[in-house]
Amino acid sequence: MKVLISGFAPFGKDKVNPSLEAIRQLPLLIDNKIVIPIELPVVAYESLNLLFEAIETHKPDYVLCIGQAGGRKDITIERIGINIDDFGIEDNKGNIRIDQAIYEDGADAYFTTLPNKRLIEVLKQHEIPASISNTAGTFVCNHVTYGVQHYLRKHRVHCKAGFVHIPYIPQQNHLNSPSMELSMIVNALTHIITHISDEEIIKSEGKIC
Ligand code: PCA
Repeated sequence: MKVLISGFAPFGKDKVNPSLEAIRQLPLLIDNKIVIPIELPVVAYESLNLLFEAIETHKPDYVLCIGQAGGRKDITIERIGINIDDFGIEDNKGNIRIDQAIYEDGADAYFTTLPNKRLIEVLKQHEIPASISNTAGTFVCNHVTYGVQHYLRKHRVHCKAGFVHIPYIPQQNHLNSPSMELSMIVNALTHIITHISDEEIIKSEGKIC
């Protein structure tokens, strides 16, 4: 089994991006799964095109994209990507896309396809703070969350994909924002990869009345 895992380059005023630092520290084999790390630029479409090339080259079973979510206090697994770019800042090539569809021929939104709730459960069992997020924002992380789902569905690629946002690390010195030690983030990603092929937990029994 192969897991393609991406991290982003630094962007905005930050000199490092913990998503890239974290994926660089992962072993290349976790629980018998081959881990293929790839760095993405924080640039609309360039990020996606690099991922699509990597998907075609490596034919992974899973695509796990990681990004920084400054201000969040825990590991958040994204449930959904939406078909809109509405950038609050420039991407790393100076693009500011406002209220533009990512793909004109795409659905309004796509759910991610990892066992998100099961992965949250695993992280909590290991005492790593984690929760489901219902918005990946409207910048490049949502662009990638949405764009990967669009690509996999359009080209009928049998591969599951999801997105994980991580907090700042203390070394970034965002003193008024929460942060998480890089070692904990690396542990979280290791657990996620270990359990990436688990069954999703049953959501509810759903009483009929
Ligand atoms: N975080 C940004 C883009 C790159 C990253 O690491 C985001 O949340 O959109």
